[in-house]
Amino acid sequence: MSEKDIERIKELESINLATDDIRDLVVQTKMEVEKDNERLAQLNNQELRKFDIKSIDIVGAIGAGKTAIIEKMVEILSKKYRILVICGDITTRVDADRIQVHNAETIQINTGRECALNAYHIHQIIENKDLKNFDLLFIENVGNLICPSDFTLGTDKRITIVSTTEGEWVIEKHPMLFKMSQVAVINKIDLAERLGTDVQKMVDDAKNINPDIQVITTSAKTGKNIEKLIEILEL
Ligand SMILES: Nc1nc2c(ncn2[C@@H]2O[C@H](COP(=O)(O)OP(=O)(O)OP(=O)(O)O)[C@@H](O)[C@H]2O)c(=O)[nH]1
Ligand SMILES: [Mg+2]
Repeated sequence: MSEKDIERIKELESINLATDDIRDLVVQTKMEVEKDNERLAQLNNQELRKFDIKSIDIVGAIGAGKTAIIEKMVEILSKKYRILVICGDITTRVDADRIQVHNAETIQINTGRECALNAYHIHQIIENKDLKNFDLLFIENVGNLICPSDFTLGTDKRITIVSTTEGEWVIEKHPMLFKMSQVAVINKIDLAERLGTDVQKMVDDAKNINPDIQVITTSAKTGKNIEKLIEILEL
């Protein structure tokens, strides 16, 4: 595990959650869990690449528009690719059903009390699915800007989605996922003016947190910049 990863875990470990005497043990245990997850994520990636499947996981705040953006992309991309979408949600299969009508196969994982998907969830699907039937995999994580930073899934790229309705501080306040993503999407741009959201601040925050990240503003409602997002993802 790199110095950067250890720093990330320490940064996430609230001093209120662990007293001095057990903090090292808490950090150690968490590092071991993450290491196991990382190993499995690498296996997932190897397997997906073996079948030439492009893979992208989508994380973001509750209601930011993850499903809506996947729906729009699948609508366009299903003409070109055979698409599998894995949706993580606490209890329902609402998102999977929404996406399925756009001509993709969907699998819903209900995580129950767990606040994020992990590499093991994806590994189980990869092991049981005939991967030669697919060219493109999207994974929609449980709506959450915190927990998914603990677990990579083994995809080629990660997108983090926030929206103008969450307030212009949302990126500044949740830096972790932006450090770990290749693309940041600021969605619901159609509502920005009415809400008075400073979108430029959000763009700047993402760039300050991760200078390598590509930032795009979208509206899943009007379709604005969805084609551009597909281009950025090299699909
Ligand atoms: N105005 C506007 N509404 C949007 C946009 N994108 C999504 N919505 C609406 O926002 C709500 C939440 O969108 P979802 O796509 O379900 O969001 P999500 O991130 O998948 O939500 P969870 O999976 O529950 O975390 C829905 O009512 C969408 O129609 C957008 O760009 N503009
Ligand atoms: Mg959703």
